[in-house]
Amino acid sequence: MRPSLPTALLFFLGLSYCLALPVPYDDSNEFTEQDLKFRYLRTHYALHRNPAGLMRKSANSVAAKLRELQSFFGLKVTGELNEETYELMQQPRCGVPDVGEYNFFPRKLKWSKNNLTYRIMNYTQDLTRAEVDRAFKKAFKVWSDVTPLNFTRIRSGTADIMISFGTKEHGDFYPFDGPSGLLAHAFPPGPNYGGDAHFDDDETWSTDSRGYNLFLVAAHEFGHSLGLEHSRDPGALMFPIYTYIGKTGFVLPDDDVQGIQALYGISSLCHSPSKAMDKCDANLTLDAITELRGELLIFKDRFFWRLHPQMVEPELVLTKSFWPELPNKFDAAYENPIKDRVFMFKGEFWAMNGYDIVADYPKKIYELGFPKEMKTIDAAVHIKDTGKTLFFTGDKYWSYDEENQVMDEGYPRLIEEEFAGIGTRVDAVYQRNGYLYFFSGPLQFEYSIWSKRIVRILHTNSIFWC
Ligand SMILES: *[C@@H]1O[C@H](CO)[C@@H](O)[C@H](O)[C@H]1NC(C)=O
Ligand SMILES: *[C@@H]1O[C@H](CO)[C@@H](O)[C@H](O)[C@H]1NC(C)=O
Ligand SMILES: *[C@@H]1O[C@H](CO)[C@@H](O)[C@H](O)[C@H]1NC(C)=O
Ligand SMILES: *[C@@H]1O[C@H](CO)[C@@H](O)[C@H](O)[C@H]1NC(C)=O
Ligand SMILES: [Ca+2]
Ligand SMILES: [Ca+2]
Ligand SMILES: [Zn+2]
Ligand SMILES: [Zn+2]
Repeated sequence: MRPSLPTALLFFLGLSYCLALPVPYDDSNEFTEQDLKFRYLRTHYALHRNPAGLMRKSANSVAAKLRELQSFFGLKVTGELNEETYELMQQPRCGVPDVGEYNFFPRKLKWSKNNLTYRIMNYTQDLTRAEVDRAFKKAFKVWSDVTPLNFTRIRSGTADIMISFGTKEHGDFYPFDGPSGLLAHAFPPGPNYGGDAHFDDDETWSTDSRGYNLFLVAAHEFGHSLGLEHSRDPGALMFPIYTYIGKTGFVLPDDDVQGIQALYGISSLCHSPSKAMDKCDANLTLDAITELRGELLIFKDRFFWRLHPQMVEPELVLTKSFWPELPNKFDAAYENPIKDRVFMFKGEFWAMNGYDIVADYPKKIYELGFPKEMKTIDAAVHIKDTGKTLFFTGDKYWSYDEENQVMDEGYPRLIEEEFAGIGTRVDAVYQRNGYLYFFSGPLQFEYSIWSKRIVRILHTNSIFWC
């Protein structure tokens, strides 16, 4: 145990960052729905017990917390423990609350130095020491790559970020709960416990998709160690629920990049935006493309290019400067010229009338008929002649009937079945003059809708006549 524990406790109780009272945990895994509800709301939504220790709280305050939870996760807000909410509560997640109560301290907690140290106090049996060391190192690199932060490992003494594995009660009054449920937690920047990250050793930790991937959970927890809170964006690393993302090179989602850079600024090694936005880069890849009343909007990171048919030189625009209230990066976009609407996707989706955001948006992706667990769409395109919109996600695609507003039967299908040769993943796609233009990494495939085959393969940057 480290010295000055009482100070540490006072610090955190004063901050009310976590629970005001420790929660007694039951060893049995057979919680009733009600138990789970109270436990979840106490741990993550600051539902307090009354002084008598009884749950004599008015039904109203529980309902209010349920509404808060449902709103955080974008569920239907009912204030009742419906099936959807119950299912969500059973998902494995981070132990840090989704809502903090910052009554005493300003909201922005951050380290006042950029050189930070970490120390790995002990290990899990699930992995070799080298694997654990690598997972943590890589998890820190996620954050140091996009900020001026620098992490140095020390092997003795007190580090800013002390890392340990523990089970159940492990010394900080925020006990773990056996297998699954809570996976880990970390404290926001500060002295003593501040910055420390604890991992539940009742989980099976892995370097792949089995059990829980230590690198992914650590990258999330270190986000807290650096001062980030939970994000509502289901695609964000700081989303509270564990989601395994495939092995193909982790890229820190933009929501998290924005969050951490708001605290610490941009890495001195990062390219300047204009350099990063070299439209003629031979390796140029794109996020999304759509037409908008004859113009082409080409999305890439925090920018988009407007390409007017009569203009050779595209105009580069900062997305936020156009739409301060929208995300600054999009996964997919398409135009429905019959309805004269452009739809833009990022976790949720928005409808645009020209450059104006239509009221009642954003909406949830599942409202289109996708399964609930689907969080992102890679690319979308509307085909005027058939009235269908095709949505691409991973190696599959879906067909949506715009007129009847339903997803067509028999989908998803594999991309390679219908569009052989364009690869197994689509970054962006748009339609023009009877052709679909698929973008996949640095390549562009010109696909004839009529003859159902690839006509030409081009570099992605050729869209800018490079
Ligand atoms: C961080 O540490 C490195 C090496 O110890 C040192 O060169 C650098 O000046 C330090 N930076 C700050 C801001 O203290
Ligand atoms: C980061 O810290 C390491 C070790 O102290 C040092 O060698 C390196 O120069 C530092 N880098 C920066 C950018 O401060
Ligand atoms: C690791 O260290 C923590 C804190 O010192 C302790 O609670 C825990 O029991 C240790 N775990 C193992 C596996 O040694
Ligand atoms: C493009 O990618 C290739 C292969 O990955 C690499 O060798 C080349 O340096 C990259 N070019 C640019 C301009 O980034
Ligand atoms: Ca657990
Ligand atoms: Ca995309
Ligand atoms: Zn978390
Ligand atoms: Zn802990």
